[in-house]
Amino acid sequence: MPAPDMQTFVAELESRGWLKRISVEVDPELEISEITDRVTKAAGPALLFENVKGSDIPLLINTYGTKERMCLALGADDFDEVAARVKTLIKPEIPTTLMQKIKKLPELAQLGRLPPKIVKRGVCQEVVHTDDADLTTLPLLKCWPEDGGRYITLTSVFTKDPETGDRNIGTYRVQLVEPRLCAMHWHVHHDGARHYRRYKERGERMPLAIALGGPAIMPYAGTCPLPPDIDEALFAGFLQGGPIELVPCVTQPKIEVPATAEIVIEGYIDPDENLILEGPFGDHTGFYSLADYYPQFHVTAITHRRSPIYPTTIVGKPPQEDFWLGKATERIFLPLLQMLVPDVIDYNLPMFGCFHNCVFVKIKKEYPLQARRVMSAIWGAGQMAFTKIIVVVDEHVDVQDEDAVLFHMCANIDPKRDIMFVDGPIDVLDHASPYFAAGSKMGIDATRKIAGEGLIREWPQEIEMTAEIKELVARRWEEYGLR
Ligand SMILES: Cc1cc2nc3c(=O)[nH]c(=O)nc-3n(C[C@H](O)[C@H](O)[C@H](O)COP(=O)(O)O)c2cc1C
Ligand SMILES: [Mn+2]
Repeated sequence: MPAPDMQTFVAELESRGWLKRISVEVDPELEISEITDRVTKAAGPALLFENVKGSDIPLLINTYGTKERMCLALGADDFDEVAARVKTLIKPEIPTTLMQKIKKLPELAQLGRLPPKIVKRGVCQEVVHTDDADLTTLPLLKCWPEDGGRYITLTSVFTKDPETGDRNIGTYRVQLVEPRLCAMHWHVHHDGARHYRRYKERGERMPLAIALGGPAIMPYAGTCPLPPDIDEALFAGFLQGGPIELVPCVTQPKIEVPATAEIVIEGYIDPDENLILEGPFGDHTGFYSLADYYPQFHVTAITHRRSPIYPTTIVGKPPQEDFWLGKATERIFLPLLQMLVPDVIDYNLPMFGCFHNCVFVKIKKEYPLQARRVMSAIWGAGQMAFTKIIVVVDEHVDVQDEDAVLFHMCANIDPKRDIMFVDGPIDVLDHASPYFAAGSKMGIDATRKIAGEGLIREWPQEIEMTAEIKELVARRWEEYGLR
C-alpha cells in the first residue's frame, strides 16, 4: 500500500537506500537548487536537508525524481499496473454468472471506499499557529537567480466551488510576499482559477488551504489532469486503495485537508482585492515565466505535525523531478485518453517537450486523414489541448523511441501537404505564442500516405530484414566470431 504520510515514505525511501540526508547547513536561496539539479540530472536519491539556513524544519526534495521512487509512491511495480486499474474502472467487465458476480464483490466494495473520509482530528493540527503564523519560519526556496522571490512549490491547493461545494486539489506554486501574504499562481485554465472566478462573481471571500505532504500519492494527485468537478481527493483514494482522511481546517472550516499532512497553510483570497505581481519564476519550460498579476492569498493559520518536514521541488530545464510526475500521468491516463480518442494506441511526451510542447502519437491508420482527426481530438482533450506540436506515426513505430519517431517524421512528410496549423488556447507558460495563453499549434502527419490524402505517388516499402534471416544470424552469431 502507498505510504499513508510523508514521514513513512521517507523511512521507506531510506530503507531502500533511495534517500540521502544532508546535515551541513545549506542556503535555501539557490544553493539547494544547484545541489538538487545536479542530483536529479544524475538520477540520484531523494534529499533530506536537515539543516536549512533560517529554519528549524528539514526540507525534502527530489522525492519523486526517479521512476522507481514514483512507482514506490504509487505502491506499484510499474505505472502500467496503475493504468490497468484505471482501465477496469472506466470499462468494467460486467459479470454474467453468479460466480463472476461473487468474485467481483471485493472490487465493488473497494470502489465504495474511495471517497475521502472526514475525520475530527489529524496530526497535521498537532501544532496550531494563528495570530503568530509566519511563513518565513518555513524553509522556502529561491529556486533560480532571477526568481521574483521565495516560493512554496510542491503544494496541494484545496479549494471548493462555492455553488456546488465540489472540491479541487491543484499543484500551484505560491510566492512569498510578506510573512502572512502570498501570490497564488493558478493558471487561468486550471480549476483553482475557475473556482476563484465563481467566488468573484458572487462577491464572496474564497477560503482555501495549502497542504504540504500527506499520503505519498498526495503531491502527485494535485498534478493530475482530471476533468473539472472530479475531486482529486477521490482519485487519490483510488491511487491509495482506500479513502484519504481529511480534517476540517481550524480557521477555514469549509475546507478539509489531509489529516496526515506535514504542514497546512490556511487562508483566504478576497476577490475584490487587487491582484499582485508574481514572478518571474524559473519554470519547467526551461525559461523564466514572466511576472504577471495573481490573487493575494492571506494566511490565517499555519498548522503542522509536531516535528514536520517541508516537502518541496524545483522545476527548470529537464530532467527535473516533475518529469517523473508527468511520466506517471502519461502512463496512468492513457486509458482515459483512449476513451476520448480511441485511435491512440500509445503516446509519448518526450522530455525535451516539457509536457505541453510536443507529443508523439501512434495510431493504426484505417482511412484517409485519420491522423488529422486524432490531432483535432487531442486539441480538445483536457490539458492535452495545450500541446503545441503533435506528431502522428503508424502502428509499427515505437513512440517511446524518439529517434524512430523523428526518422519517420522526416521521411514521411511533404511539409506543405502533411503539416496542419490551428489556433487555440496555449499553455500559460509558453513564451513563444504571440499572445498570452493564445497562439497556434502544429500537427505533423508522419504516417504513410494513402489515397484521399492529396497527391501521392507510389509509396515505397520500408526496409526490413526477414524474420528467418534475423533468426538464423542470431543463432549463428557466436560462430562469426563477432562481438
Ligand atoms: C511541480 C509542479 C508545479 C506546478 N505549478 C503550477 C502552477 O504554479 N500553476 C498552475 O496553474 N499549475 C501548475 N502546475 C500544473 C498543475 O498542477 C496541473 O496542470 C494540474 O492538473 C492542475 O489541476 P487542476 O486542473 O485541478 O487545476 C504544476 C505542476 C507541477 C508538477
Ligand atoms: Mn481539478
